[in-house]
Amino acid sequence: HDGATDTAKQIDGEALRVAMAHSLRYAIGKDPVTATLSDWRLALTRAVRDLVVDPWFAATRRAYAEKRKRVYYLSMEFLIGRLLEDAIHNLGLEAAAREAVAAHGVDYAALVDDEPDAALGNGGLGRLAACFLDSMSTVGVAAHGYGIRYEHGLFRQRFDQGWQGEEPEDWLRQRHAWEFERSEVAYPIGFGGEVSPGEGDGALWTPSDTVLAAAYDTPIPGWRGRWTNTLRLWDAQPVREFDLEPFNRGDYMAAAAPSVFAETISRVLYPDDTTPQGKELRLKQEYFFTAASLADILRRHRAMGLEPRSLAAHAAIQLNDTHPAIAGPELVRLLVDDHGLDFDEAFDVASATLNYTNHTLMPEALERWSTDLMGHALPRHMQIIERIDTRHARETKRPDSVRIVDNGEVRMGDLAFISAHRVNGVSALHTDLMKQTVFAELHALHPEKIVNQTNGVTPRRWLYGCNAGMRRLLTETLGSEEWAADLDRIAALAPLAEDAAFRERFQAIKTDNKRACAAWLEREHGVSVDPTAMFDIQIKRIHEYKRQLMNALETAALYNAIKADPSAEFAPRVKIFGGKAAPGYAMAKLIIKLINDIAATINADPAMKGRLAVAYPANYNVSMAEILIPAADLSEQISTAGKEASGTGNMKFAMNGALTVGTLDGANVEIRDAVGEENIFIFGQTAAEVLATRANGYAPQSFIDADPRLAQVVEQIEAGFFSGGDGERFRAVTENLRGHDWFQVCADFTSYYDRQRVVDDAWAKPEEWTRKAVLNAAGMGVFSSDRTIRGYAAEVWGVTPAC
Ligand code: DL6
Repeated sequence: HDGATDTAKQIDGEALRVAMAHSLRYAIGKDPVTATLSDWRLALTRAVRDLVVDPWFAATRRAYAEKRKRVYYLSMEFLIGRLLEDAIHNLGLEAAAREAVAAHGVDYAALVDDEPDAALGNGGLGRLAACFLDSMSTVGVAAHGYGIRYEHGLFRQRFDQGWQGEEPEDWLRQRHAWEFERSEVAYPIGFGGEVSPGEGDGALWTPSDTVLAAAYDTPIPGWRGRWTNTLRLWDAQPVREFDLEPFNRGDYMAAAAPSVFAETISRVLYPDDTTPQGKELRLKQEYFFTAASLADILRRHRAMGLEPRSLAAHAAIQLNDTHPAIAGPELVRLLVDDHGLDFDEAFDVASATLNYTNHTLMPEALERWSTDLMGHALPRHMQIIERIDTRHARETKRPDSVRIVDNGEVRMGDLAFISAHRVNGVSALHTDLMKQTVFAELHALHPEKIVNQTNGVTPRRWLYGCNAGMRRLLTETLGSEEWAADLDRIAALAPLAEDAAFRERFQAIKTDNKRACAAWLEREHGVSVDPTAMFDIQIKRIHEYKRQLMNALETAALYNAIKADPSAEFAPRVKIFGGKAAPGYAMAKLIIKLINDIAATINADPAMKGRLAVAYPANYNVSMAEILIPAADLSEQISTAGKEASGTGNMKFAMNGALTVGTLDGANVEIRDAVGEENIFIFGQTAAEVLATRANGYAPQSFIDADPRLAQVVEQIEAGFFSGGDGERFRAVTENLRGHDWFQVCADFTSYYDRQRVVDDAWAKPEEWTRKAVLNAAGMGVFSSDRTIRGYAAEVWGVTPAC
């Protein structure tokens, strides 16, 4: 594999120093004397990007020469985080980069830290797409990622006296040094207007509004540059910059109207869609990037001299959730209205090319659009959707049971399912539940469609990149750095779990990471924690089903227990929370405030010194995860069973040697199988038990009555114990806990609290703890996203990876 594209061999520190100096001067236009840290970062980025270009071209040429089938990954979100260090690691350039940066008198860590996080995603779904980009390049799947170049990514979170506040994120304020603007690649995208009949099955759609989708490309190099793919993001631009006539009249607002309309489309990630305007904007965003991507895919197909009919043989399109599900009708529209296929032929091509990944079973998260909105914004698509629906009903002889258009709404999950060749879940449990619940009827009609592809995470970012100590230990132990592209090799750690000297080294790395994390918490967030205590971490979006509330209640109950009996033995803990709530999700925001109130009470109590502390650093993002995960002892994966489709944080933590306390939900089930049930702390009800509890008339109050530890905490919250005597503040939380508790926090609390005490006992035996930690890391080979991508390649896309 050490072929011509092994960039690491082509440049040393001195050459990179010269390249940096050249970029600073000629690409950034700065004199070294006046250059800022950001200028130096941009200079290094340009120099590294230059090294990516040749392997990028080589991969593109090879894909053409070998007539490789291409994969197109359509995703509204790519939560890529910082790119510079990732590229440096993949290309094997770290030593050269450190030397070059130092030679310019700049601090390497500060330079890397200066890069803004590209936060073009909300959470798991977007981060998965980013891991997949890295893995598709590493295993050599010829692929394009397609998404939106949001001007503002996920909002910045701040805490105002413990309440979440949101500020716009502005990652594009500085130029994005990785991208190449492709001003020649732009497609007109229409909305609204009229449809008149055309020839055969075709129609003539005359949109009332049109915007341009303009391409920006970011190369994504895989391990050692052996393959490089492209992330193409679409920017919405006006067809006409501005109107001269109103401008000359002095009506500058009216003159700017065309650009305001267009640019709104790629302005922000996930506009609040609780208003009709927000809904319409979201639908337009979805159509905008899907239509641009399909136009680009068909253009490339045609440019290779191929007929539209043969698309499925040369391209596989993956729909990441239902967000791009309009791809089915859009592809049919292009094939029928522009390329003259008849409807049935077009639908056969579309449904052989498209595949759909489902990421959630929660009904509220499965998109539905009102037929009014769809008919108004995309009138031709509404006609095609109805035709797809009718055809499916006729072919399956189920005229009324499964309908895409139902009760005045278009059900995008069903549309995606019916338009797809393969439909996949993201963990074994989730896939089974898909078959039994949301897609039960469709599964019965199309039993071959649903397949499982358990998620994975890239070991380049989530182990090699974020945990330098572990990287060195693994490389020394396994004999080369190739484990980063072949994570199955990590299984060789398992026998070393019995080796005291190895355990000591493993543990020393964890301790170093915790010290660094504690210093960062103190420096950046003003929280002081004891690095020898257990770091117990829950980082993810704040959602009721993820049950940060249960963790907060357990924290308060532990506090009470220590207060009641100061001599009792509990493991000293630092509970760390991180995560954002959707701006319109009132209950999640209230839970954030409750955690912060509990934290303030505990941290202010001198009796807790060295025993219990709570930290909630604001503005959790990818870069923060890279600090917290290597420092974790305990990973909290405590969702209501049956609700978390997979989880990927669970994999990142275990890879870095944290033990999991978790329910049998999502991929936790497979993690237990991989590490052995004696090396994970499983508690709580199973998915089937959760359903049974609900079916039997769940009464959360009876669980509160049965556990005085829980009762005490709920009463304290009601009495304002954690909120300066304000008993009203969390009324919505406690009323919900006593009367409704849909996610069964009360039903699982006792089991969770007791399991945490088993965790305490395990912590008291450090040798044994480390042994388990080593076995956790050793079991993680299967959770590399390289394995996941090879699975999609074989079972969904029908492509053979090049590496
Ligand atoms: O598949 C990636 C990720 C899973 O690991 C999480 O379990 C799941 O919650 C998440 N889903 C989403 C979007 N939900 N919707 N729609 O982020 O996907």
